[in-house]
Amino acid sequence: MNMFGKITATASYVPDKIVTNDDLSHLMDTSDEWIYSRTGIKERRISVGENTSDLCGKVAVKLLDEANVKPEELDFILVATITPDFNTPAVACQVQGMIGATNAFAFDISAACAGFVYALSMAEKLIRTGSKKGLVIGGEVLSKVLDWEDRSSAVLFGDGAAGVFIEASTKQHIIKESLKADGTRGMSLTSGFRSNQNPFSTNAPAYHACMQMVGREIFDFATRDVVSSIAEIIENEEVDYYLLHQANARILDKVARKLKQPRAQFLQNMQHYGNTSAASIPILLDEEVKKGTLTLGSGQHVVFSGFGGGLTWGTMLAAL
Ligand code: B82
Repeated sequence: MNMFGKITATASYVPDKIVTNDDLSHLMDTSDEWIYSRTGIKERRISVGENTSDLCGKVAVKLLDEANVKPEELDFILVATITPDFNTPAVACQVQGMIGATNAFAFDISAACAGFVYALSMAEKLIRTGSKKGLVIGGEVLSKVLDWEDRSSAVLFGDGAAGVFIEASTKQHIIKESLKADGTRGMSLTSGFRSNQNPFSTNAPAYHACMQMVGREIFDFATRDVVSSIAEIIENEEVDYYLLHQANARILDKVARKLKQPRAQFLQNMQHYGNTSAASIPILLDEEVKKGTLTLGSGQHVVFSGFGGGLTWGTMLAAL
């Protein structure tokens, strides 16, 4: 029988430390009014001593608990992140070791703010080809890749992690999807550059290692390419809620306007967490499930759309 992926539990974990816009105004020349009016962000969580694997490990433990599943039952663990503790081991392997998921394979997916949607799509394919149970987690400690002297970027991001437990079901829940990439525009959003330096090569670093973005270029990307991707997915479909990457409230305003969809259907929580890249959609999903706006198993139609560095973007219509 054909099997499909179904999300049956959600969980999130964010660091305790809340850093408000006012707190940042004591560190750099900025203000709550400046940040809030341009971004919709009021505060973010900043990790004090916890790395990405710590955040994702806590999400994994919560997911197993919520789903009432033993770690040995998992077939796979996927972690979407651009801020892994190490290049190797992958965060997904660290999580696999932490929880004792002895039968799971594990790897990270690097697709920036589209990472969670990319990972969920891969999980669906794994289940269609025989896997039965897995975790899909998005987690970031972006505070470690920020230029804390740059007031234009440091105020935008935060740390956090969240994810879903996905298992085989006879009913199709992921109804439609579109995943895309355009590497020719990759330089408009970069982080973590390392140059070719070794005893035989002394190339000077050409790019900044910290997170850098060309705001206008990626804003235009979000409000053109991402709008087209969502428009393609929602054609002839009923949608209850939109869960988009939480980069900036102005993006949500413009995307809703261009799609002629009610702004209230675009769920938003960046006021509390800032931009958490791959973690932003699953943190929002878990929060809305816990609030009762969304109910797993209800059949509500939701659109997930992630977009970011790469450039990468992905949109999915799912029945919860
Ligand atoms: S901005 O260009 O400076 N701007 C919008 C016109 C401020 C009023 C800006 C700011 Br501030 C913050 C984020 C963005 C933005 O467009 N972000 C993204 C767009 C596409 C994909 C990812 C992101 C992201 O920030 O993660 C623009």
